Formats: sequence, C-alpha cells, structure tokens
Amino acid sequence: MALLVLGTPVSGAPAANEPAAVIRLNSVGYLPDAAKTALIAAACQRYAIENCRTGQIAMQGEVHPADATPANGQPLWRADFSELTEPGLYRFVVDDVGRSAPFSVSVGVYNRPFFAAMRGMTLWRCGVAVRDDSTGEEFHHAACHLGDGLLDYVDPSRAGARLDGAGGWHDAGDYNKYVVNGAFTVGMMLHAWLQFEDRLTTLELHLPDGQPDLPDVLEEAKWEIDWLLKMQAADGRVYHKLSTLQFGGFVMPEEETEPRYYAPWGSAATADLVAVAALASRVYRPYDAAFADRCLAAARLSDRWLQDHPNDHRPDQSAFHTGGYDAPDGDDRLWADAELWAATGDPRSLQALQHRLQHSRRAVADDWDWGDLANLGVYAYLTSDRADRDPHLVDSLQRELIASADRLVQRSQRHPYDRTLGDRYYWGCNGTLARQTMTLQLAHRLTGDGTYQATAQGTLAYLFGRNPYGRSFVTGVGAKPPRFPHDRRSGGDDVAAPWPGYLVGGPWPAGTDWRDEQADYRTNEIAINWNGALIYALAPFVEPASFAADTAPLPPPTEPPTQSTESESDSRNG
Ligand code: 9MR
Ligand code: 9MR
Ligand code: ZN
Repeated sequence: MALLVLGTPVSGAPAANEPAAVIRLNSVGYLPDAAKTALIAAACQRYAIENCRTGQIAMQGEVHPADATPANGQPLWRADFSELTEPGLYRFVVDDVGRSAPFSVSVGVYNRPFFAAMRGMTLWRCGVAVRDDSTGEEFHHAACHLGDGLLDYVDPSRAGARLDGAGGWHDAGDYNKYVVNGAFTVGMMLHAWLQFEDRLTTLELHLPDGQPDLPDVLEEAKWEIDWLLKMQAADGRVYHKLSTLQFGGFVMPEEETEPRYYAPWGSAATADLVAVAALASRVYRPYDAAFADRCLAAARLSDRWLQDHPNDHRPDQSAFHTGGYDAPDGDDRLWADAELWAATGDPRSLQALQHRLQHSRRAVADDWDWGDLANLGVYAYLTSDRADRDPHLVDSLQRELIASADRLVQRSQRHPYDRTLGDRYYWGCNGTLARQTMTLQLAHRLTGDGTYQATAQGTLAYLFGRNPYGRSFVTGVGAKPPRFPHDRRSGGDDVAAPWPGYLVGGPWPAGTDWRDEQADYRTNEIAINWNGALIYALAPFVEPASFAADTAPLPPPTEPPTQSTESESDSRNG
C-alpha cells in the first residue's frame, strides 16, 4: 500500500513508516540563546507556543513562506521563535494544522542526546556482555565473538590458528570490526575531547567496569583503542579487518558463531593506527602514562613499517563479502604524519605532512567521510601549538578552512532545512552533516564568529526533526525516532524498541528517500563513524553542571508506545 504523505509517496509497511509530521522543528529542543525556527508544511498564518506545564500561551507570531524551496518543490512556511528564551517545556500550535511534540528550551538540552550517543558506543562493545536500562527498557546481550579471530587469510600456513582480537566495537548494524572505520571514529571522538575537554571531563556515563582515573569519554574510546592495538602485527603492519566471510543474519551477537578471520594488512589501516595511537598518546598521557607510552611505541612501529612500504597497499579481501572500507591511503598517511608530529614534534613527520598539504589540490574537504579523512590531519596541524609549523602554510590552510566553513554556512542558509550539504544525499550523509560541524567549530575557534556555531546547531536541528519527516534520526532520542533501524541487535532481541542512541544513515538518493525499515540498510543502518561524528557535533553544547540530572534513568514505559499521540492531527497526512 502506498500512502501519500504531503506529495511524497511512501512505500512499505505503514507501521514502519509513520506519516511525516507537518510541524518540523528540533524535537529535542533548543538552547535558550539559540536561533529557533520551525518549518510548517501547510499553508498557515500564525503560530502559538504553549507551555506544556501551565497550558498558557508563551509566545505567538506570524509565519512566512520559506524563501528557499526544497528539492521536492513542496512549499514550506517558516516561524522564527528565537525570542523564546525562558527555559521550559513547550509545544508548537498552529490553527487548522495541529500541535508539535513537546520540546524543551534549556541549557542542558543536548545532554541526554550526548549521553545516548556515548551509551550507544558502550552498547556496541564486542567480547563482553552489555546491558542498558537508561531509557526504561532493558537492552542486553551476552559476551560475543570471544574466538576472534582466525589467521587463514593472513598466512595460509597458519590456517586454523587464532590470534587474540577480542574486544572493540561492532561496526554498525553488522558485528564485524574494521580498522579504518574504528580508528576514524576514535579520531573524531578524541578531537572532540581536545576541543571541548572542559565540558567533557566530569561526565558520568555509567560504564560497566569503571577505571576511576579516566574520564568516562576517554574510557569508552580506550575500549576501541585497546582493540585497534591488537590489530597490529609484531612488525608494525596492521590487519585491515576482523570479520565473517559473509554478513550474518539478524541474531544477537553471541548467537553469531560463524568463524571470523583477520583480513590481510593494508597501508590505510596501518596509517590510521599510527594516527590514532599517536593522538591517544597525547590525550591519555595526563591520566595513564604507561598507556600513552604503549600507544606512542605502537605508532612509531607502524610508522617505520609505512616508511619501508611507501606504496598504497590494498588488502586482499577477495575471500570476504563484508564491508570493504577500502580507499587510497594518501589521506590516511597525511593524518598519520600530522598526529605523529603533533604528539612528538618529529621533524620527518612534519616535513612529510607539510609536503602532502602543499601538494593537495584542496587540503580542506567540505564533504568527507572514512575514505577521505585528511581533514583530521589538517585540524591536528592547525590546532597544534608547536612552534615549528610553516607560517605561510598555516595561513593558507586557515584561509582554506574558513572558506570551507563559509561554503557550509551558505549552503545551510540556502537550504530550507539548514543542510550544510545542500541537496547532496548519499549513504551515511547524516553522519557527514554531523562531521561537517568539525570544520564549523574550528572556524569558530579561529574567528570567534558565532555564525559557525549557529550553523552547527542548525545541523543538530535537522538531525533531531527539522527535516522533511519531522522526525528525529537518532534512536531513542527526540520525537518519533527511527523504530526499525538495520541493526542486528534491535532486530534480534525481544524488545520492541530499537537499541537507543544511534544515528541512522539518512535519506538518499533523494532527500525524501529514507525508509524506517529494517531491510533498508542503505538509509536506515547505524554505524560508529556516524555516531562518532554526532558525539563531536554535540560536545560543544554539553552542559556539565546539569548533566547528571539531565541523564537520570527514565522509568519503564507504562503503556506500549502508540503512534502519533504526541504529533499534530493527522488530517493532512495520508
Ligand atoms: O546487513 C548488511 C549491512 O550491515 C551492510 O552495511 C550492507 C552493505 O554492505 O550489507 C548488508 O547485507 C546485505 C548484503 O549486502 C546483501 N544481501 C542482503 C544483506 C542484508 O541483510
Ligand atoms: O559507510 C559506508 C559507506 O560509505 C559505503 O558507501 C557503504 C558501501 O560500501 O558502506 C558503508 O559502510 C558499511 C560497511 O561497509 C559495513 N558495515 C555497515 C556500514 C554502514 O552501512
Ligand atoms: Zn561481538
């Protein structure tokens, strides 16, 4: 059956694809001093904002046709309610259209989303039992993949032999583990730490095993770093992945017992290990000097291997039909040189880095993901306070970075839903939107211009409901979040709700092509590199003073969740 929702055909089971909400806003809420806008996909003239607790009208005003027309041509009306700064819980009310789900105005509005995204990483842990009841439902699985992994494809003469590669995070909706994506994700999280450390040090994430000396954000990242270090061979080369040969079924991870194998080494994975281990040596040194030393030694060992093997070496993955994460290694080597230099001041790394930067056609990419992560190297270079940088290069890279941020701002301003990608959509583009806030935040740091931070908040608004669906793209967070992500745990357990805290990949090839269906791995899977980006995007807006209160466990749901109780009247939908 095809439902006609606001001119957009929606296919699939109606239960899996709720009608789009007509009033589209950041359903998580807004910081008190933030710009606040809502989009309404129906002709209207005025809006009111009701205080949910008192029932009083807190504010009202006129709506105006949105000047930018969305790709699907559907007209939108825009309400600017930035003047609403009084903390509280509110609802948008539009005569003849309906009411929005409740949203809050509060300094702590991004605390629970940040907590959820971090818990999502903890729940991705492999090799241990995990458990979570922070949303009132109980999610759990037993220790999994303890046999990781077999060496058959690394060295046929050792077929059947095992090497300890237990631990780390599962990659996504599948249970495999890929070095490039793992290192990339940790890289984004540790850069969030370096930029916004003052907001993150005291946060309590209720981690299972507890290393009291380590801030929880770092403790979670260390879980993955410990695994990445296991993927390094004694000579410094790094195995590309640890995976089954075929994608498994929708069972819990402990029930996936097919053999898992190391893939051969690759130079991109090796460079990413250098980068993340060097970065970790810097970040963890104040808390755990022995771990920092271990990381630095690992980075140097793999760096030596790379110098002896200067060509792009792609892993032979021909036996595998799981995720490839295979792309040229130039960007990975650039990131490695940057982090090794930032950690040690090593002049050879600096020279290699500057050479690469000078010879890049465009050093700062507007739009980037795991296959082109050189921006992380640029950020490391630009944020370092080492004295030996080439001042001309610093100057030109700063200009490039600001120019890139300006393009993101322009695209966002021209796009009705504030997308810094404009109308570009592809696999994982929700993750890219979150990741693009890294450039915005660094431009803010370099210039002090608040427009960049406002644009970054516009991205969060899109991800949490100011989008053509009027729905949050993060499981368990905000209004009408995804219910059927392509996630084997969510599909394989007995809990109706999906595992919480995960950003889904998002619509493509068009902006209205997202399907909240388990089978749709192209738009509705979850992945660590999207969550890592979301963690970065949220970090600058975390409010440590109210974090504990804002993230207190929720009571179990009293009634099974029903559709659209919180949403506007459905008179215009379907
Ligand atoms: O379930 C797999 C998902 O985790 C991957 O991201 C995706 C793309 O690599 O592939 C999915 O597996 C599908 C396979 O590629 C083709 N047959 C259907 C599988 C979905 O269950
Ligand atoms: O995020 C990856 C995306 O950039 C690629 O286009 C896509 C197809 O190769 O694969 C995505 O990564 C998937 C990985 O291959 C397997 N685990 C799930 C990942 C997210 O769908
Ligand atoms: Zn596992």
